[in-house]
Amino acid sequence: MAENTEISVPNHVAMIMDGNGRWAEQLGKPRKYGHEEGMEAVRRVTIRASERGIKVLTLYAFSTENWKRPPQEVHFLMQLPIRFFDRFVPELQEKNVRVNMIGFPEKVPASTKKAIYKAMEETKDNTGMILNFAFNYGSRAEIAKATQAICQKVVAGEINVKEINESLIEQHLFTESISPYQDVDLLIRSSGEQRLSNFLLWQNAYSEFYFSDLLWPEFNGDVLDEALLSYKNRQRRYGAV
Ligand code: V0D
Repeated sequence: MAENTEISVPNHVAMIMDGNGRWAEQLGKPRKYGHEEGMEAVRRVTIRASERGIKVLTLYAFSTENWKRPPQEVHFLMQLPIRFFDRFVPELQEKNVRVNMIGFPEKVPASTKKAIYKAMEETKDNTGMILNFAFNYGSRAEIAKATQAICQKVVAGEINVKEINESLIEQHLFTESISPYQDVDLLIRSSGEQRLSNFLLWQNAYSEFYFSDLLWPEFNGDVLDEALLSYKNRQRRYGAV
């Protein structure tokens, strides 16, 4: 088992998996094919990340904005978690990986929710890397939800306004479920886009960013290693000052 004893291995790596549709279109294939191959890239990167001793790998799978896509694409995407776990749960078990989800489960179809909760339940005793899916996730909505919950506690007299601090806010974000690794150390985005797109705004406050021009289905363990090397070199520079 890989152990994260080296200071320069990031605890929490977050990824925006961009470029699946574009990859398929470049090959003259339907967008679905890109999503399908994107899932294989998830598998490759998950395995390498767990071997490198990363504690949490968060994947931005579906944003609250993605509902604006054509209904049949949304429908197809919603089936992917089911297919993903049908195929990969045995391998996740073997690698001691625990599944977690952050996001708003409300609008997600019942069958998809069921598959996700089942995978979380089946892997809950695994002590290795947490594979954390940001699913129907939006960071501003997450912060608004946390604010509502905190205000409700104030109104109920459970907490005083003066007790609202960064730590209390953190406790009300979805990422409480990956404590103590809420803060992202390394953010990776594929496909040449260099934006945060409402992904973990609070949690990315101090993260390093790594952008790759490769499209997500082209991602693999070696690309992850390149990003980890880049991260390590940056840490080293700071250490030297
Ligand atoms: C398509 C690249 C795994 C991104 C990867 C519905 C585009 C493949 C999941 C997944 C998607 C999500 C939640 C979960 C387990 C697996 C996934 C979506 C898209 C959006 F609990 N791959 N994947 N979800 N693609």
